[in-house]
Amino acid sequence: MRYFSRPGVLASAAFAAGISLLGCPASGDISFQDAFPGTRFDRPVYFGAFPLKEKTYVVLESHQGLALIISRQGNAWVKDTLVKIDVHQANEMGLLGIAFHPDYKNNHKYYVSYDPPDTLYNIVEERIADASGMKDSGTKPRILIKIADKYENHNGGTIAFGPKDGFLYYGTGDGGSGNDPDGNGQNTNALLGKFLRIDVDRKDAGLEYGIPADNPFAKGGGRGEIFAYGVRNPWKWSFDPVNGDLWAADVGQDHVEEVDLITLGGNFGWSAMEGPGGVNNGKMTLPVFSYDHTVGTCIIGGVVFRGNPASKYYGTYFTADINTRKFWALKKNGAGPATVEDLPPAPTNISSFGTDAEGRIYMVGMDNGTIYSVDSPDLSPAAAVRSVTFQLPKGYARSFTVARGGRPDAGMFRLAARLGIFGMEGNRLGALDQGDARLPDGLVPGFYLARPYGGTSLPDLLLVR
Ligand SMILES: [Ca+2]
Repeated sequence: MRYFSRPGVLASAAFAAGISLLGCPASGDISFQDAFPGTRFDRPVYFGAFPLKEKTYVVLESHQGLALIISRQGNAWVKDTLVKIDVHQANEMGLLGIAFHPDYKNNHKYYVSYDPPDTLYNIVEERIADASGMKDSGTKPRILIKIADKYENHNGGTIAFGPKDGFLYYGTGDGGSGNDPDGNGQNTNALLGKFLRIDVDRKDAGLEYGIPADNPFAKGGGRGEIFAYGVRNPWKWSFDPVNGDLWAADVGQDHVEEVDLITLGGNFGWSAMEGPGGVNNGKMTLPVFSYDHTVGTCIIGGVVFRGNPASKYYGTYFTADINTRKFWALKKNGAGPATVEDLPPAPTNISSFGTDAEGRIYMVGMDNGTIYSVDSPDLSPAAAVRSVTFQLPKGYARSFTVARGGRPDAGMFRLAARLGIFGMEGNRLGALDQGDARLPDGLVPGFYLARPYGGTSLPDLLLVR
């Protein structure tokens, strides 16, 4: 058994095991720091922010079936068990994904993706935490999706809520073995080899969930749950939290690793294609990034950095190879190939990336059980926004308070029909025209200057929250 059926992966574990880079600065401006000194995890495969409390995190230990909440208590990091699930412990199986309902603060609903023991299924189920939100309530879980599987490998497993639509997305593997023997990737009547999208807040007839009306096969031609298809093993993928782009790494077979921008109804080629190679029927979407097996043999999908609008990496996607530890920054160029920057190698063989609530980037060490923050002046989150009370000087321009994504106040346009939006340091962040329905994307909570074009008067003060 090998991770993701890739040759050489077990060798890489030994390769990584002898290396200790905890806290070692890497070349360039990037270093990897042990995020939880003194705390190790057993086969971690997921890291993310816990939605109820600041500076509190969630880690999945795949073969223990444990979802852990990590918080600081006094001088120590403490692990609390949100839930322990009985799981299959085959190499690529276990507890693979977790997603908190967008309204978790109120309804305490969360979702896990896992493979149960002694059988072969890929399951996504809804669970409910107790009143504290820190511990499973013990209420019987509601199974949403249960897919029969023939092989222990290629189970995808990541689940996440779309930041724009609030639907639950699930990336499934092609089922396994090698070269997709059952042709699941291109079969729109199969749930394997797909990105699925469901509405957990309602139920269509005969289903435990709703089918979003604009899913490509909602009205026929295939399974209604399908969002996109033609993937082999999208082990790790994530949403850009600002614009909703879905970046997925699809682990390759014998030749090519790839990153795709997954779009509604898209066909990403597998198994007719592997990366940009193979037979394209003219309707298959090419990857935005790919590399052959002289470079690496198993890609780990990462995250988009949105921690600081002033950073050169704002909106940049980070990804790495588990075996060769090569690490890249990708800048999107529409649907075309991304611009690639080589970065210092990852500190160990990583199973996943993650972010915290401030947008800081983390790497999850699969075999050494260490979680690293990826540190750099260019990857530092913007200063935290705190509530302050102040009064503008008499005669100063007016101030406006707008919710992120909200409609600009018409009064802002009293001096000009077009406003530049600037940070407090004078960095231009975007523009706003009279009649625009909403503020520009990417304005994190904070204070901004709204300066009229062509105007000489003082700017208005804009509070975005
Ligand atoms: Ca499988």
